[in-house]
Amino acid sequence: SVVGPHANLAITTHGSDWYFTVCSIMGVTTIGIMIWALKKPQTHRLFHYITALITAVACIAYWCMACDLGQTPIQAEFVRRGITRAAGTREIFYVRYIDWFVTTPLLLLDLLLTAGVPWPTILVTLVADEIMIVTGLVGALTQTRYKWGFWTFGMAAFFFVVYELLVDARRHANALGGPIKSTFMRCGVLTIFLWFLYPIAWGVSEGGNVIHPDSEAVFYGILDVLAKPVFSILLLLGHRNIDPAMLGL
Ligand code: RET
Repeated sequence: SVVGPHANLAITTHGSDWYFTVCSIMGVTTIGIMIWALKKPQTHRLFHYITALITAVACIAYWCMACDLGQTPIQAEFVRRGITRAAGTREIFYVRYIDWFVTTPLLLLDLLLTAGVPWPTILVTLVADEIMIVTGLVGALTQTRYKWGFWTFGMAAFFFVVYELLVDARRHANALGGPIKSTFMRCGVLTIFLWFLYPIAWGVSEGGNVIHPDSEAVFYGILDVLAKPVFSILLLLGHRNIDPAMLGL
């Protein structure tokens, strides 16, 4: 079952099966959203296209991880109760970050366009998000405790993104009111809650090597299903009542 380079600590067939399951959920959601889009006039498809791209990219990334590809062994210490018990390599799925580099700005674009935020604010928020993902990747590939420095930079960028959603975007959505306000609030609250769990998952997986790669698969997998397909469906249901012209789109 091992296709890619082999680490001492790697996913088993359980992890692989779960990754294939999430891959299917992403694929089915993508097809569903595309069919949904075809039923709309071309002027009303922007959010369908953005969300379908998000789930399509995730589908490919999950197929990659299910095949045990897109990962590389990284030297890690197995620390239990403060004592170093063993040293060896852990597989780090760098493909996760390639997925996130493409999909997290698109998720934010969904939210910021829904709130009617001006484009300079959108630009600065998306760049902060990319900084967060790249620092997470470099930290994950770092073999020493310097990795936590990268995590800290990522957290700083993340807090900036949260601030933009919580303060700036919320103010714009509230001003527009009605279904714009309610859709933004529903999807925004879901996003902020879920996104806070990612640096925790990183801390116990790529960071601290506390949980097994199979558990890492479950942790990130559940988060990704909620942050992508569930988020997308809630957003598109909300947009049934929003006229894109009201957002200048
Ligand atoms: C990292 C580590 C560095 C600090 C922070 C992180 C946050 C990552 C997030 C990822 C979100 C991913 C999503 C994927 C879609 O399915 C990079 C783990 C803050 C918030 C929503």
